[in-house]
Amino acid sequence: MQGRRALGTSVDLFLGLPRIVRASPVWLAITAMVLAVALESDSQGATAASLADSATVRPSAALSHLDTMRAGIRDTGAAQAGMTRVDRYLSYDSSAKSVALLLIAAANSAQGGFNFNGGSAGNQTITVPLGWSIDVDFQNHDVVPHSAVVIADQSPLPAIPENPAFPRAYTSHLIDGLPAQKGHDTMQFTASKAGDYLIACGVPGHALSGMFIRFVVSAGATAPSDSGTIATQ
Ligand SMILES: [Cu+2]
Repeated sequence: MQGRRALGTSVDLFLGLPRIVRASPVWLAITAMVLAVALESDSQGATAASLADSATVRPSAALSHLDTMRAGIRDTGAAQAGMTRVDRYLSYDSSAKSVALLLIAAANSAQGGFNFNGGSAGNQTITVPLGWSIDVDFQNHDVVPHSAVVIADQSPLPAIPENPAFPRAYTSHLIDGLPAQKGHDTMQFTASKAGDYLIACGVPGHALSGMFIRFVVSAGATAPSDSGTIATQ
């Protein structure tokens, strides 16, 4: 930007000079130097601008897709083109084979807030078709830290559920929990193996005390679904 301005200024100056001066070798040399400096600083500006641009670019197309789907979740009206809304937490895109799940710790006061979207102790089941990509937007609305991880269905539950069933199927701060009332993270994974799983809180003791819902990856399902105890607001 500065370079472009300097370039314009030097051109204006040049045009404002008497023709005889413009033609002199000394002036031509000075003009060449000014232009070189201007272009150099312009290209640096362009590089800085492109770096700034790349810093704001999301790491993958899937994430921008997630944003689109989130926008649809926030929308209380009709689902966006190509998107189907199951409920306020779950939406999907059949053609993209992707699911957007808004996962809220303490969506309501059920079980003292130790719930996901109102479900606890396995009383809610989210089912997704095998092979679909799952984008989870986790938000902690509780007054204590929570996290989330997808683990194999198991009994008894581990005190610390820390072995995700799929790569990247867990939030950050899995053990210490994302901060109360403002904690937020996303997780993206592919539901690559059919079976019964749990979405559990990773904070020690929380899953054991009932902070888990069910997550089923189904080879037979053609669309995601959500059933059982779900918070309505
Ligand atoms: Cu928790």
